[in-house]
Amino acid sequence: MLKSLIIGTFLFFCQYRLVAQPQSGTELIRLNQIGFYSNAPKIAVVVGAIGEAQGTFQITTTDQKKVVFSGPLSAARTNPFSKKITHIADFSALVTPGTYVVNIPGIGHSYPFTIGINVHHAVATAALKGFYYQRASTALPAQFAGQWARSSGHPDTKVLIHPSAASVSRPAGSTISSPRGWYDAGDYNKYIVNSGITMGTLLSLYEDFPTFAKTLKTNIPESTNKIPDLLDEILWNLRWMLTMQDPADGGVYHKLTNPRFDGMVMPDKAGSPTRTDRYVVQKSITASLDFTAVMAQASRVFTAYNRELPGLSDSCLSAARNAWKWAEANPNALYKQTKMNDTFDPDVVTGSYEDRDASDEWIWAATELYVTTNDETYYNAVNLFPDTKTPLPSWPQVRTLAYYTLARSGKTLTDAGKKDRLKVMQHLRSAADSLLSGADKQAFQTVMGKSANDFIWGSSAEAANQGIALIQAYRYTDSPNRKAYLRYALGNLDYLLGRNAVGYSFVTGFGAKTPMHPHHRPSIADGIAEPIPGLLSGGTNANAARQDKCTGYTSTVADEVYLDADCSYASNEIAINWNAPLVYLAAALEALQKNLTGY
Ligand code: 9MR
Ligand code: 9MR
Repeated sequence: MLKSLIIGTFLFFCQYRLVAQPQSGTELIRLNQIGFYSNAPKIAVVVGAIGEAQGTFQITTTDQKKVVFSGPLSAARTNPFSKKITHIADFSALVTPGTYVVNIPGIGHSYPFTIGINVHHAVATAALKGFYYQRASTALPAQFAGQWARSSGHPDTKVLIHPSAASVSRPAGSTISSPRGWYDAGDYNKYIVNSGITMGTLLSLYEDFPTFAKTLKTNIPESTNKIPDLLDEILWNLRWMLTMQDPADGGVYHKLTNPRFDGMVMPDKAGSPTRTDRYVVQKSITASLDFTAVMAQASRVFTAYNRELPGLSDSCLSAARNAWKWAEANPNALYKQTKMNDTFDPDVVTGSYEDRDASDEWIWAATELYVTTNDETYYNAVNLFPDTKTPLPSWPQVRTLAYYTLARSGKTLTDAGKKDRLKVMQHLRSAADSLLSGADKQAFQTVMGKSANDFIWGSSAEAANQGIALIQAYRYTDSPNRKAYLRYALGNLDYLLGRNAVGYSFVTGFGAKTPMHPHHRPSIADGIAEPIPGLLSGGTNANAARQDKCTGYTSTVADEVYLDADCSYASNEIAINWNAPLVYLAAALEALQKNLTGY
């Protein structure tokens, strides 16, 4: 434990040194720029044709004086999107801890990386700390935020009821208090739908790896209390979410937002001086159901902390039940922003998180309520298996979060749940098998990027969520491919940290080549060269140029459309629903690192 903390701290400082003084290295060698577990697979990818004579690679000390390993490059592979040639350098057999580079005579050497234990602990911790930096309604003192200390913004203690949200007890123009929560992304608004999947992912990390979760120490104001930092961070947003429910009927407002996006300014400089331009808008079915699921899950998690947080678990459960009741009475209350703007003023143009289909939100809400209460009425209200698919979780598609919860809750389920759980296993297994299929032959040998459809807005979260899906199948199925699932989950973390077609580690502050200009208001406005660390860039997005119209994209190839510029909100924003699966993936692999042997 102490050893892991020391090593984690050491790596933390190494990485910050890397950011301050980027190390030279050839961009032609793509690899996880942070490190590799001694006992696990280790792969680098060379992009571009190599001469016959140079078909070998070496691993050397960073000064390149001592060769510690050498091996043959793989046969050429062709990237299906760009048609570029790649070769794989597999140095899995090198297990000796140290800091090295990949060296390919005639091509150059890579950025430095380490081999050892706990190599991703610092990434996992920083990604969780990223949520602290997203906190609304509070100052971030230097003691916790270092050079990114800032003043408080968006108090949200007098938030207007938008005419679309008016009710008898809360007429348009009256105010409610709705402080705290995390800013959604590069913008300063707070959206329940996106908070839903984010909270579900973080709460699941706690439920899946409770012992490991306690080792994530983020140095936040609550770090000295008896609650793990992960749960303290979750509480910041949970308390905000609770204020988004109308006590009169249980319905949940879709979002708390300005009518228009704030300028590129620090939180305390945003909005008018009187700060009376924040609204809650219409209650929606998707917000109410996502809220139900989160509160039901939170109720389970916080029962263990009844002494520290008296009444919280019970409050969460009654909030969940009331939101569910509202949903039953208002099944058609989809949020449609354009329609809302046709009817009400002021118009609201911020993130809409619109969804045409709430059937997956019903499944998730029903399952979490059922698992928390054992009450089959909730469970029987939905069809858990509308088809044979296991869709990858994303903000508009949360069905599979229900499957993860059933998988994890085996022993405590009633017979009906136990029976369905067997079906869930099949879903998890076939989803993992189809992710795995053909990955070993890919240009970057990753699950991520097998299909051009992976490269959507927020593709980094696709990679992270694929990794999580593989980890669930590793944990809960008895497939003969189990070990490969875990290995390829690690491969997707390697993707996020640099083994990809653009050669970036997409996590700010981590790696030699990492985003310096995310579309993130504090990082843009604070006058500090380094962006706020631990934030996951949305990453490569085939349609980004068309979506944000930023000039400077240099490629139209699906896996290459990425631009590290702050105008590029479609490829280089950060967002809480992307950071959460990064926290999960990095933390879960840290927790499971010993099991990566035997490939
Ligand atoms: O900053 C906004 C970002 O958070 C959103 O993801 C994005 C898409 O909704 O919009 C950004 O705001 C831009 C707006 O859409 C158009 N005018 C410029 C704004 C800032 O770049
Ligand atoms: O993540 C969202 C993505 O799926 C959508 O295509 C995109 C455009 O609607 O919006 C993304 O979410 C943004 C939200 O609307 C506003 N805050 C920033 C979010 C990340 O870019």
